[in-house]
Amino acid sequence: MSETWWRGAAIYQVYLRSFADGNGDGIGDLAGLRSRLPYLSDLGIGAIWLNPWYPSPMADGGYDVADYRDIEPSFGTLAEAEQFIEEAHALGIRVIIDVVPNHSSDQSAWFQEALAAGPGSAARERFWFKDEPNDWKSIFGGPAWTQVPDGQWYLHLFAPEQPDFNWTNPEVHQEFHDVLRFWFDRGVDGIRIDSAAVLVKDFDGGDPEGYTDLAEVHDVYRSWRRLSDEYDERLLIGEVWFPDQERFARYLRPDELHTAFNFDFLGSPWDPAALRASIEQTIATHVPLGAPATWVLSNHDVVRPVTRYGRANTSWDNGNRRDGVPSDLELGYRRARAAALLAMALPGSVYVYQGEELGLPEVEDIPDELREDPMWHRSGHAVVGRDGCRVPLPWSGDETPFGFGTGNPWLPQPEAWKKVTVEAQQADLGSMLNLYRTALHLRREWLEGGGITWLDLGPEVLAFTRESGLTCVVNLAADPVRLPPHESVLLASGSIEGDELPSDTAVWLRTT
Ligand code: TEU
Ligand code: CA
Repeated sequence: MSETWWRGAAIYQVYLRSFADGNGDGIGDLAGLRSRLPYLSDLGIGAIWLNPWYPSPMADGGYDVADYRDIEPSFGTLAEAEQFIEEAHALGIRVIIDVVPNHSSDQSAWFQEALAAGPGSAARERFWFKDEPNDWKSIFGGPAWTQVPDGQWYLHLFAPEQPDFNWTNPEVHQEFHDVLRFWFDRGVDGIRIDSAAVLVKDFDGGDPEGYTDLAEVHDVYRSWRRLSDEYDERLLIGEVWFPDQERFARYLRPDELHTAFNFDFLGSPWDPAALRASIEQTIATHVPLGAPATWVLSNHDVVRPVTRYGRANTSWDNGNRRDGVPSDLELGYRRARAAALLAMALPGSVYVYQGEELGLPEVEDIPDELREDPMWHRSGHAVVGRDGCRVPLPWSGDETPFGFGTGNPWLPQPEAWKKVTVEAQQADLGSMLNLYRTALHLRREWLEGGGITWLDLGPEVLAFTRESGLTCVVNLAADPVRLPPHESVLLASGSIEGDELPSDTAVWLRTT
């Protein structure tokens, strides 16, 4: 297949509720996003991925979808979504949307119909209704089953408001084919597939995780690939959280998904051996498949990198978020800058989660009564959850809502954010925003296509050259390291003294 747009793309993740608010109700929306398209274009990204934008009761930030063919009213209208797609395309920006095939909302027409139709009905066969639950637990805490008034139980791997679909039912397959066509026909360039590995369930095997990566899930993606291939250059990207690379790779076979998120890299500690192993492993997995690797440092589910990299343990584990563990934010910030240059220098596509380019830390002091994440509620408040990386963006000015809109933002912004608004950072050449912008532009010129060749600058330094002649050096040692011979410095994440690269600093060198 030809070189396609996503192979080297920089993809910016928009969490719509928190990006920009166009009508003053404190909730980000399409009007806000459209007004900020020039910002994204200037940043130098190639595509936008939006978290679910469908009508939703917001029991899980929109991952409880009530209608897959419309837009959440607080975000805007379907007509506005179509306008947004057109405007993004006019700027050369592709649009990726989120499709949630594992579960819907308990307020969806199908689920309401299933409740009304009662046990044994065809409507219940679209979900998993049983007379007896098994012992599966919800990923958000508590049991994975909820009982309805007639006595039956339904399965929800996530919140009770998110009933799981029955993927043995052909009607479910048909429904999602129609949904994909609905959006592809409206010009959407790609689909991010939520919780992609857990669609198919095996209740009889006695496995407490009898829903992870069952063989039949691949049939779903083969059929989705056939469908997307009927269109021109449409991307399928899977959310596949898997430590096992061999099983991960199966999702990227030539007749399945084009790409999947590389959470192995995201989870790696700030450690040279671990990062190098993850990079080598990732490339080794992808090259034989001809699939582009993806490089991800953050998203709407994980603690922000500035906070993560400032902690004593810098690795990421979904099952142990380490919320509230102290962090040296200055150190974390320096490392996050270096990590960004590392991720952006690697071959494949790179994802930037909104606010990452501003170097925002995790907001750890959200008042409990304002927390919305079902992880917080379902865990009996044992797990703080993901609200801290979803706080509305600071755009300008000295006080909240910092240009996010005119109303009170749905989650409070820290006062300290007056220093990190887009406006403040635009004026500061050394800011994180200017680092990202410069890197994203250089990346287009220097870093699309080709592999990497490692250079040996010692065990605590990551150094590699790309075919274009760009060399990336990241110093993870405590002491400065001497730079290899080079023609010029294209970009550095921190200040360089002579030829010495300081600790926790990355540089892009021109070496040919
Ligand atoms: O996440 C899937 C998933 O497995 C997460 O539950 C992850 O384990 C969790 O966020 C812990 O960090 C996707 C979405 O990205 C997430 O926002 C949704 O809540 C979830 O699916 C349910 O749709
Ligand atoms: Ca709004």
